[in-house]
Amino acid sequence: MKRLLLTGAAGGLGSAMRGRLKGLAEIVRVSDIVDLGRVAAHEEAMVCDLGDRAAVDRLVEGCDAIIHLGGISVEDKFSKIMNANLLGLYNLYEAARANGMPRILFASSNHTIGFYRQDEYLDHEMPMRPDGLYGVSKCFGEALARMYFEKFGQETALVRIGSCMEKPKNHRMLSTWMSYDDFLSMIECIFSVPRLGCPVIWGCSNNDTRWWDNSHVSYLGWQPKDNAERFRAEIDAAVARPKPGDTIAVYQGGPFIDDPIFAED
Ligand code: NAI
Ligand code: 15L
Repeated sequence: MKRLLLTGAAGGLGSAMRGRLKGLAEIVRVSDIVDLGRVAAHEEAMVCDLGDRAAVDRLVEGCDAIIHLGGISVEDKFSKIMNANLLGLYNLYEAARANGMPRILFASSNHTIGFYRQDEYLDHEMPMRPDGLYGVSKCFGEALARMYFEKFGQETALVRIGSCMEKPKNHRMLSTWMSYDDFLSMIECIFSVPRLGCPVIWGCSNNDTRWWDNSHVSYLGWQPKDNAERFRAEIDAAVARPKPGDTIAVYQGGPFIDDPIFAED
């Protein structure tokens, strides 16, 4: 492909994936609301607030595919979530509609279903149970993407990412972790499969204690290779094991369950 857009490229996950995307496209257009640092030879940088419709139109123009990581990534004030995750997503989909409907990977989250208990095994058809306003914004994103698919045929992968970081940080993440390598192989499948549709994809590695069933997307050919279990001894040694009744040990959304509704200034 000629040009791949990566939003949220200055964030934790964007920074980790950025270099790994070389080879997927001739040009990777990296974007964020903050400075993007050093720009590699295969990259072009565009600073852009997702809440700015005209800027998002310019951002999407000429792109053949979009990995949308940009936005508020934890619980926050509604006004901040509203600009980046609600208005920002609407802006992105309208820009995509005006620019040939490039395939989109939407970074949704396990916080769309955070109120399920950890002893429940979920499939993609189970009702959403968001654990905060951030989770609600990801439910909105999934619904918006679905509407653009039904109405216009816009394809999107709704990736409900668990915990995508270098390695799991606590006992809960032994279930939710997705390695960068597995995310990259998922990205490759999403952008190469002949027909994507608009599926929910659970974003976790092949963890022994995973909670989510991806059998409905076997047509993607995605086979995660990593397994958080290899970090168990390290986590046992470094992190106190939560008590059986602790939120982090009961709910899939872990600590997000206890977040308040943050007051506006
Ligand atoms: P992050 O917070 O490190 O990165 C998000 C980026 O979006 C930041 O660089 C921020 O500057 C940018 N951003 C915020 N508001 C913006 C706006 N109005 N306009 C343009 N850019 C804006 O988050 P992280 O961990 O890198 O996650 C990336 C995406 O993946 C997020 O959408 C997050 O919700 C989702 N996700 C990540 C998970 C993880 O384990 N890292 C788990 C589940 C979902
Ligand atoms: C998310 O949605 C967050 O963006 C990320 O920071 C992690 O906390 C992750 O979920 C998680 O649940 O571990």
